[in-house]
Order: sequence, then C-alpha cells, then structure tokens
Amino acid sequence: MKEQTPVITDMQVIPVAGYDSMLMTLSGAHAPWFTRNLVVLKDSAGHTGIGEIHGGDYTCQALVSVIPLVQGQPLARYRAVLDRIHRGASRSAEEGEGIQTLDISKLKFVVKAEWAIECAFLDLMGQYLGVPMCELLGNGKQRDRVEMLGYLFYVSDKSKAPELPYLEEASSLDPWFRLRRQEMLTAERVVEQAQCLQEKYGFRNFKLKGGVLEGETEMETAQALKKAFPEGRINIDPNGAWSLEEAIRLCRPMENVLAYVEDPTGPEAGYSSREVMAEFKNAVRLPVATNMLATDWRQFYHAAALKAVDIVLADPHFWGFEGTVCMAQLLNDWGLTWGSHSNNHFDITLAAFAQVGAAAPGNPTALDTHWIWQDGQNLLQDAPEIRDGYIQIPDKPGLGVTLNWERVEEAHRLYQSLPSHDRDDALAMQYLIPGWKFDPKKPCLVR
Ligand code: GKR
Ligand code: MG
Repeated sequence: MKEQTPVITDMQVIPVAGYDSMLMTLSGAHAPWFTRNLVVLKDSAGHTGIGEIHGGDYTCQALVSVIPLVQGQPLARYRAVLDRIHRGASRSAEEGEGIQTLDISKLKFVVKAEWAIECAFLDLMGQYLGVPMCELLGNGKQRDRVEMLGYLFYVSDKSKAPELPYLEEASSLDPWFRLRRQEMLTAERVVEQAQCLQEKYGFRNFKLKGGVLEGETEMETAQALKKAFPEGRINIDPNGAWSLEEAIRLCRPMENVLAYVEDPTGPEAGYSSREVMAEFKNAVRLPVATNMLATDWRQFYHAAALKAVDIVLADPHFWGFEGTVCMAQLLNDWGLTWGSHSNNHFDITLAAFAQVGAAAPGNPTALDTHWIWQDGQNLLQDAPEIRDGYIQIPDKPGLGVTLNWERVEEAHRLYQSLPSHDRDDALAMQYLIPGWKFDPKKPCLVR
C-alpha cells in the first residue's frame, strides 16, 4: 500500500517565556515571568503545524527526546506515533499522584508533553484535509464561537519585590493593560478588575482565584462580584484550601450567589480529595468543578463512581486533544458538564482551546484562560480575539493561525535569560512574607 499523506520533515522544540503580573494563589505569588514549550512540525507538503504546552526543562526534554519518533513519519499515522510516545514515556510514581493538593512542582507531571505534538499534528492534518481542527475531533464542529470566562486574581503590590522585573504598563493607552499590573487585593478592586475586563472582552462569567485571603473575605469578594454582575455566572477556586467543615460553612450561604465552586476541598484526615468532595456535594447544593481530583481516566473513574464532581475542567494539556473531547462527549451523555482548566499561556494555546471548545458537544461551561494577563505578548501574526466573551473559530484549515517568528525568537531569548525555567511561586511570595512556605491548607496571605 502506498502512503499518500505528507511526511514530517522536521520537528522543533522551542522553549519560550513571557511576562506576568504578581498574581496570588494558594501556591504563592506568580513570578514576573512564565514559561512554555512550543512544538513546530514541518511536513513535505510545505505546511507548518504548531502546539504549545507547559514550560520548563522537564517538559522540554521530554519533547526533545521523542523527535526521532516523529520525524520521517507519515501524517496519516499520527495516532500511532502519539501512542508510541505515550506508552513509551517513562513516568515515575510521583507522576501518577496528580494534583490532589496544588503542589505546583507536580503540575509538570500532570501535563503530558506529547499533547503539544498532537496539537501540531492536528494542525497539519486540518491543513492537509482543508478543514478546521475542530472538524477532526469527536463529532466535529458543534459551534462557531466558544465562550471564555474572565479569570480574576487578587494581585499584590509588585513594588514590594523591587528586585523582580514585573512589567509596568502605567503609560499604556489600554485601561486593562494599565490596571493589570497594579495591586488589587480588596473586593472593590477585584470588582473594578471584572468591570474593566467586561468592558474590553465582554465577559459574562467570572472565576475568582481563591486560596489567598481568609475564606470569609474571599466570599465577600464573590458577593460583591454577583452584586455588580447580577446576570453573571460567578465561581471561586481556592484549589482545595478549605477543610470540609470550612467549605460547607462558606459555601452554603452562597448557593444563590455562585454558579459553581471549583475544588473547594482537598484530601484530609485519611480521605482522598474524591471522597471529601463527595461529602461536600452531599452537604451543599452547588455544582462542583475540578481540575485537581480527576486528571486522568483512572482518577475520573473513582470520581464518577463517588459522584464527586459535576464539571470536569479537562485541560487538553492533561488529557490530550482527542482525550478532552472524548471526556466532553461522555460528560454530556451523563448529564455532566465539560470545561477546561488553564495556566499562563500564549495565544497558540488560546487558539487550541477554541478548537476543543468548538468540538465539545452539549453545553460546556465557559472556558478558563489566563490570556487576559498576557494579551499583547502575541506569538502569532493572527492571535485570536475575545469579543463579547467569545472566540470565533477561524474559517481556516487546522488551527488557523500563523507564527510570528520574530516574536517567538524574542520569547526564546527571554527564556534563555531566566535564572530558572521552573515555576516557583514561593520566590516572589517571600518578599511579601519572609520565610513563607507552601501549605495546601492555608491561604497564601494567611500566616
Ligand atoms: O495560575 O496560579 C495559577 C492557577 O492557580 C493555576 O496554577 C491553576 O492550576 O488555574 C489553575 C486552577 O484552576 O486550578
Ligand atoms: Mg482550578
């Protein structure tokens, strides 16, 4: 039999970095920069396919080590290539732990490097067949535009970490760009953040990153958001910081305020996060979302058996592109809801989120994205835009976007200049609270 599809002639792995604000989470404070890895595939038809994933040396090396398995392979066999990579990946016991507690150093084990290659393959396949990537996933394109949410953070005063080069955008003409680098630690300032975001991107739904202040204070912020956006869907994600007792106490009065609550609890007293969450759900009438207690199919089996979650935020970088759409199909048939988790990312991931969101059947919840904190640092010539809260699926084959090589090289130079390539939220945090250490059960500013 003669293979007819193009052959992969080149695979490049390009680690890149961009700038971030002093965003607060249970893990501490975001550093002034974030890192990602890009995969660029070229084929014998002259097409370029791209993918973006979690940053750092661990993921970069995993990608580089499989270049020989990708180069020279026919495009039509991409599933076999991915399967070989996926099965061959040497995963330590640590990698199977998932992120039942938000230990940021473990996130790189939950992300699977090969899904950046899958994205690049799907981009090429779409170009070969002349259809957008979403047509190749699940049952194909389900919608023309995909809803995103406004991801709100408490932000600390960067001048307290004078040695860290956080960006200053005070002279920007864009009101959101000016605001996003300033301190925002009160309910009023977070509402201002949401209003500014709504003005620029048209979001109807907002997620507040919790795990920063006392639970009661964070709920006051959620209440203030609901007051400012009575029609809006508001949710809060403390990344498992609350005990079961505390989560029930905090969430019961919020049943008419929150649309859902994300990872309110974690493992405790010898019970896994799946078991604790099932008890939380028995006690509180709120849908529960997660990106922590089900990060692979085996964990999901236990979560589903316990009825521990309603909304699975199946990030394609954890689950794969085909994998996350398969999850979306299953959840839809079971009367549950699909969405996606995110971390800081460039516009290539934003384009990829839009494609999986377009292929997810049913009624997905608005997708998470950190892009608003990075907007402007485009690596694409044609970065997707969020308008009226939605991203329009480009009427172009594959991912439908083109790299801006000058920007990619600039982001690569920034990566090379960094003192460390791994995410470390304790570094900046120690400027705010000397000697600060991560505690999965204590909001980061409560010490
Ligand atoms: O950006 O620090 C952050 C988030 O807290 C991220 O690391 C989480 O993985 O956004 C994520 C979440 O929803 O849990
Ligand atoms: Mg989360």
